[in-house]
Amino acid sequence: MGRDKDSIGPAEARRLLEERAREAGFDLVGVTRAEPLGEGGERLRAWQEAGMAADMGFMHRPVELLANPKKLQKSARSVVSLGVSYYPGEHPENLGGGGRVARYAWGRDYHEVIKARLFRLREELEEDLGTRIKARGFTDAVPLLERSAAQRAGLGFFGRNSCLIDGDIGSYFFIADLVVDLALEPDEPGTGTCGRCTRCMDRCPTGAIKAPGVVDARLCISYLTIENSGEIPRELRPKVGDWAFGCDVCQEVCPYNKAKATESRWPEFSGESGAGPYLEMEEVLGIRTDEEFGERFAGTPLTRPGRAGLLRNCCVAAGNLRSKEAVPALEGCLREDTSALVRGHAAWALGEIGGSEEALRGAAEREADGWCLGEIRQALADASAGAAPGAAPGAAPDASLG
Ligand code: B12
Ligand code: SF4
Ligand code: SF4
Repeated sequence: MGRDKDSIGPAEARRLLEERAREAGFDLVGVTRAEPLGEGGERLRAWQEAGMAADMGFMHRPVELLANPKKLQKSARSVVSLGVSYYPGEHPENLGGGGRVARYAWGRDYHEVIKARLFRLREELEEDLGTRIKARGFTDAVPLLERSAAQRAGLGFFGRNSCLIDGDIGSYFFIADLVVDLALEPDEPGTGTCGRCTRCMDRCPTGAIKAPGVVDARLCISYLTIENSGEIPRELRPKVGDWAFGCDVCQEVCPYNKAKATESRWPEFSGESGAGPYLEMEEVLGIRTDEEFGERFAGTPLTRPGRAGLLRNCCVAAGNLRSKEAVPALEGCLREDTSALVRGHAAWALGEIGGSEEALRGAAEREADGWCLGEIRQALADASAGAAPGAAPGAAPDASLG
């Protein structure tokens, strides 16, 4: 392990990296120098200044930090960008009235799964090259513009939906990074184009793609159902459709995915390994404690919004589906859930579905939380007006149901 790093040829090291990364199951491998991400940084600054980062504290960090790999590791010389397909297949039809889960979250928690392989990859490189490698390995976790670094490392091009697209496997892939103190021969930046296509912008249910490559998180269903810890704004709820965790619409409509999406070779990302494509509403809406929630979703990405956040999402999805089957569970939430966020969204859902006026009146008498009381009163007003706002009872929700 004592070999001098400067005696290792960047081309030789790059070749070994390719070999080992492919063996480890990564579909895409690229390298860029550990230098500031100029254009990415400028785009990030404009995005932050426009308020599009919403309340994601980690995205309000200084641009100089998020756009410079050397801030992660002073001695960094290269950024290794890796892509791994998580595509678990097509979404089955929602015949059971479930809460839809975005594909990247059907299986095990990708942070843990990928990190383990990244560290193994580093160890193998160390053995092959006979030197210790100082490295930071991560995916979707550390302050670095991963798409920008990956584009510079040749993994793909920026789609109008802002996702990184590879001409061969589409965009359903995670990006993982190894920032290393090793000189590796860099790749050419990724190229490609959307041509005249604007499908993702036209079909985004909430109009969140404000300009090519610019997503306003405040409107994005992925943000609203995962990172957002507060209410889902009333005017956006009907547009969330049956999504209970994340959203794939701007990728589903993309011709690159229609033609090229390649099923993941990692069994950990299959629906059988985790929560799968749909949540059973009655079950999730009946989870009353954090312990129970932790046990049910441990090791999957669905722990991210917390118990109240996930129940909030299921309330909205059930309301949009006009799910009569979910009414007892929603009334249970309204009656006994300790979170005002859950009670308030349950009231909204019951107002959308109709027929729960008695339960809503009872809840109005008991409710101490001001925001929640407002939701209950509004649901009662909507019920007595005979029609829910947004859509007539029984009508299909606004967002794509696949
Ligand atoms: C914050 C965040 C979100 C936010 C904001 C998303 C956004 N578009 O900004 C929310 C919660 C909404 C979100 C949603 C999703 N996310 Co997210 N998210 C991130 C995170 C942590 C930071 C992204 C960021 O910096 N946003 C700020 C903007 C300014 O940066 P950007 O999106 O990276 O855009 C850059 C490029 O697109 C480029 N660019 C865009 N257009 C153009 C055009 C040209 C000409 C050029 C030169 C450059 C360019 O400039 C931008 C700045 O570098 C990254 C992980 C990371 N650390 O990078 C994951 C990440 C971007 N997310 C990922 C995924 C999988 C998703 C979802 C698909 C999950 C889901 N199914 O619900 C959705 C996709 C929604 C979408 N259309 O973006 C993957 C994307 C992989 C890929 N192939 O692109 C990442 C990389 C995580 C990972 N390690 O795999 N996410
Ligand atoms: S993830 Fe959904 S809501 Fe967000 S930009 Fe894409 S289509 Fe729009
Ligand atoms: S749907 Fe069309 S515009 Fe959007 S990312 Fe795909 S190719 Fe580009």
